[in-house]
Amino acid sequence: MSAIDLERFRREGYLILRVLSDAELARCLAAADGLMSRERFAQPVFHYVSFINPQTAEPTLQELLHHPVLLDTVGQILGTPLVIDNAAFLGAAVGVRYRQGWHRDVLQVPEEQIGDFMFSPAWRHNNVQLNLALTHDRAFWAVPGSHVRPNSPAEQAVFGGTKHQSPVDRDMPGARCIELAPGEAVFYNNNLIHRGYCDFTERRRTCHIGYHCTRRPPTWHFYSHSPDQFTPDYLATLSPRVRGMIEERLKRQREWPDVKASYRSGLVPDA
Ligand SMILES: O=C(O)CCC(=O)C(=O)O
Repeated sequence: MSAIDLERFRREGYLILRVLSDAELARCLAAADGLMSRERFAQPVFHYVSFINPQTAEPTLQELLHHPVLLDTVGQILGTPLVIDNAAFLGAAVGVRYRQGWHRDVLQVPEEQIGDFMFSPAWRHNNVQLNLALTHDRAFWAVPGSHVRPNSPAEQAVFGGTKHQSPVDRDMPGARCIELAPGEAVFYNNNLIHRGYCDFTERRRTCHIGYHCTRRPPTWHFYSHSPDQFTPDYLATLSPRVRGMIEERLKRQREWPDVKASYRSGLVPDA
């Protein structure tokens, strides 16, 4: 696989790459439409759905977790071995209004523990998040370069009195919509100021996947799936490769059971 533009990723905080062939795209889109046609997703609202949880598992989308382009790209950014942080499907029908406030992915961290040191070039952020679009995606917005600096006074004014999430429907200086064509993914440092926001004129079918590298402690975003639901009976239903990835995740979660232990993990030097 070819070398990615790491310097650009570090400067801008994101990178867009074509990931899926036409055949892979058609197969994944059919699977995604099948997932969204289930009774439980009939409401015309925004759906944020784990595709590894037993109740909403989707085998074709799960295969994406070990897609060579995803693993190779994230591996170049973080190093290897990689462990899955999250695996969610973002789905919306035409006409849905989707509104997130501006945020960095530090929502699990208590406000008083969010320090400017987390948003500096010295912070080894052990998490890459990606959005892999199966339809045209115009719902992800970000402020390029904001992952390696604290909020400017103008940005802080948009956030209001919080470091977590701004009120919705606020303009953010310097923000841009990161448009994706079907089959493309944006790989991003989720310390970027970003949000999901769209009035959908085309259905959204996007996979939202995160990884970290086991050579450094995980960050807070690792803890989003409860380990209890991955019972041996459920694991036995998965493909061997996906089962192995989830077992690695469970092992890692046993090593790092407390999210609080990760708050300062980014300052640990490379192994
Ligand atoms: O909808 C999106 O693309 C953004 C999702 C997101 O930022 C989040 O869930 O934290």
